[in-house]
Amino acid sequence: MANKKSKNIDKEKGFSKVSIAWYPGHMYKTRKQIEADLKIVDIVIELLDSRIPISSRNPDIKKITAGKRKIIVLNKCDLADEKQNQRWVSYFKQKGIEAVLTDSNSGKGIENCIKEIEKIMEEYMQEQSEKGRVGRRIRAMILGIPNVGKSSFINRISKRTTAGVGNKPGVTKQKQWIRINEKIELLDTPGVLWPKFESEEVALNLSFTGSIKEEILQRVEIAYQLLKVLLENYRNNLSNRYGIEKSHIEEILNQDQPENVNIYEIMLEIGRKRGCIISGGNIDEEKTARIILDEFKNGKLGKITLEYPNDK
Ligand SMILES: Nc1nc2c(ncn2[C@@H]2O[C@H](COP(=O)(O)OP(=O)(O)OP(=O)(O)O)[C@@H](O)[C@H]2O)c(=O)[nH]1
Ligand SMILES: [Mg+2]
Repeated sequence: MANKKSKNIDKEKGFSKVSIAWYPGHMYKTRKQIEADLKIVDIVIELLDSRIPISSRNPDIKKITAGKRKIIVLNKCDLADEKQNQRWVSYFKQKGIEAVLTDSNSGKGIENCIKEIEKIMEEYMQEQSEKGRVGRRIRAMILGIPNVGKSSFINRISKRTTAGVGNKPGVTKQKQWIRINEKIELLDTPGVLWPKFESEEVALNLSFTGSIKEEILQRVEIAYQLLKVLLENYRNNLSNRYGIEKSHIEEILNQDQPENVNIYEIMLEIGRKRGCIISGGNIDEEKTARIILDEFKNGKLGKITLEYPNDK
């Protein structure tokens, strides 16, 4: 009897724990689903953001995909520095992982990606056909963190326009394979990996590119942090975009006051240039922050890479 009672109490405790720990529970289920899907595919297509190839990489992915053939797709390459794009491709090749660049908006690089997948799988498929499994297609699946371009990539590679749309979670559906060509088929639902904030730098990079939604309250600070990075490595882009002379930027930065105050003043200068004025003639910092973040995200500030291979 006493035993039964304590069991009930445990159950209650367990229940309240479940609702508190809802998000990790969801992640656990996602991971199990990915592990199950991995068992039935031959190759993993790991999508990364070309602007932040390390920060957009889930650090557990190595463990999750151990023993699987893999290709890294550096997506959104149109938004990143072309020189750095090439360096990143070499970086992954040196590590023994084939990497390709894609722009899933225009479709650039997609054909090359298909070719590389066929090349990676060639020997294995040959073995398969020698074993009598003739005509079997290469089975592939996509893995990537939110917003990296998984749905856009699927649409491009499968030449259709509806992937991921109306993809309601919780609705059990049969596994669907999309035929890419005579040789390849792709699982229609990508594995969504949670991003991981191993450092403040990673968290900021993911905010700049839109994999983490910025809260309105934090927006000004996130824009400030982005501005700081851009002032270091892409000062010309800022100067050109907002029409502020480089000498004037230097003047502001050289003022004898804390660095963050100087950078903040540059943010205000950008706001002034863009007419973000509120009552009393003050600068609307919230609106200014949004302009800077949006213009980075959609490439209006130019082709910008935030992480370089040598950094790591
Ligand atoms: N410039 C550029 N934008 C891209 C590219 N790929 C995707 N996008 C844009 O990035 C945003 C996110 O793309 P999605 O395809 O929805 O990304 P996802 O990984 O499916 O996102 P979730 O389903 O939220 O995990 C959209 O605004 C796309 O138009 C690319 O190669 N270049
Ligand atoms: Mg999607």
